[in-house]
Amino acid sequence: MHTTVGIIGGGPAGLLLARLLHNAGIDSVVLERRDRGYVERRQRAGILEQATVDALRAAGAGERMDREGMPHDGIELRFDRRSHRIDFPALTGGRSVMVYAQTEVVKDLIALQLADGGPLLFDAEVRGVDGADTDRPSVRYVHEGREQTLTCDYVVGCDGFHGVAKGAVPESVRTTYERVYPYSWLGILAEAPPVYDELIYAHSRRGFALATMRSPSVSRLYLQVPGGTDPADWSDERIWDELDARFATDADPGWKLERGPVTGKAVLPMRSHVTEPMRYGRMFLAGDAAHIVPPTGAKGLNLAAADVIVLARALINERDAGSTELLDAYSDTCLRRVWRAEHFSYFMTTMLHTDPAQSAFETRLQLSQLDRVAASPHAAAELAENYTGLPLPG
Ligand code: FAS
Ligand code: PHB
Repeated sequence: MHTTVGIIGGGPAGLLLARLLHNAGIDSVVLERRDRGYVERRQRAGILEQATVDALRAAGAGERMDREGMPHDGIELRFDRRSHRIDFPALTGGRSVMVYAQTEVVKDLIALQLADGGPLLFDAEVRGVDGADTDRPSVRYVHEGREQTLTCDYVVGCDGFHGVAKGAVPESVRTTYERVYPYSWLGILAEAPPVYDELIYAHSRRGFALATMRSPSVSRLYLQVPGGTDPADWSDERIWDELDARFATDADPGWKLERGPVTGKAVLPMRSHVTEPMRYGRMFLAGDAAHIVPPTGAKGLNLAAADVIVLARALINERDAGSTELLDAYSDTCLRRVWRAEHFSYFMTTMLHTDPAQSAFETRLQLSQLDRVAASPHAAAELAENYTGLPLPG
């Protein structure tokens, strides 16, 4: 089989790229290792930046998002038993975010691709990329029990942190940057109506906590836990009690979460990671295949979307103008935004999490930083601009 763009991975990056290319009349094939149900059920991100919302609408994938998504104009910070709201539109000249889960984005894009897009093969595991630095790269994959080859004009690795595409970039030209944090997140999904209108990020000496949501009846909540925590060690009651303790605030002394059946429980490690460059020959890396951020800044999914928006523009430009200028600039263009998001995610993570080994001095620095964000519209604007997402390049 041959295609113009071979896409490895049917997560948000691969699916959005396939949609953007389809709408521009460029054919692609998406090879996804897992089955459809697994990909659609995988609980991950929940916040869409304005640029991601705009791209989904422009790609014809925004109809259910606009019907069921929840626009949010701010977040609440809780620290030192205080509470402070970050007002996004007031601080950014009108920007906000959309609460619409990654699972739903993926379902919408899969439905479109199966309805009128190019081939989207599930249970198709890519084993390797060959000839990335030649004019005819190819992808080896196993599907329906047979090893097959897809020849391409271009290959895009959208296969996430544990994918194979980045391995096709020779060690001699690949640089990896990494920071692993000394804690993880225990995330739960609960059939319990959120008693809060906006997300709450809480710093407490007991550890970080985040209250977010999936709908008016489903809460999504996270607790900082030690790395390697077994979710089975946390009973539902222990989770609810710990969350209430960490969200306690003198601004509303009786404040408590509404409890309900916990329907999902998982531990997520925290790491920052960047692989440079995001291109080798005719192979490009996009999304988690190239970079990972701790989810405290709600950047992961949005970075993946930004990468493929930039790449689609470059591939369309090459087809229409015969110029490789934007393709040649892809890696540098994306990395500038990636490193900005890496820093912001690091900033939010280290400001809000209590490293078990940190000193009292470091705790006071965190509280001083949080106090600065609450007291200064300039400091708050810096957080709001990064959280709602900086404008896309070009
Ligand atoms: P993905 O990892 O989503 O998709 C890669 C796809 O490639 C997968 O479907 C995989 O099955 C497939 N694949 C891998 N190897 C393959 C192979 N050899 N052949 C074929 N297919 C292959 N971000 C947030 O902003 N907020 C969060 O709360 C949050 N929570 C997260 C929780 C977890 C457990 C994880 C792992 C990530 C979380 N993230 C979060 C980040 C997440 O949203 C990613 O940024 C987002 O999924 C990136 O999308 P993709 O780049 O498409 O990668
Ligand atoms: C989520 O809704 O899952 C979510 C929201 C904001 C974050 C991380 C996760 O920073």
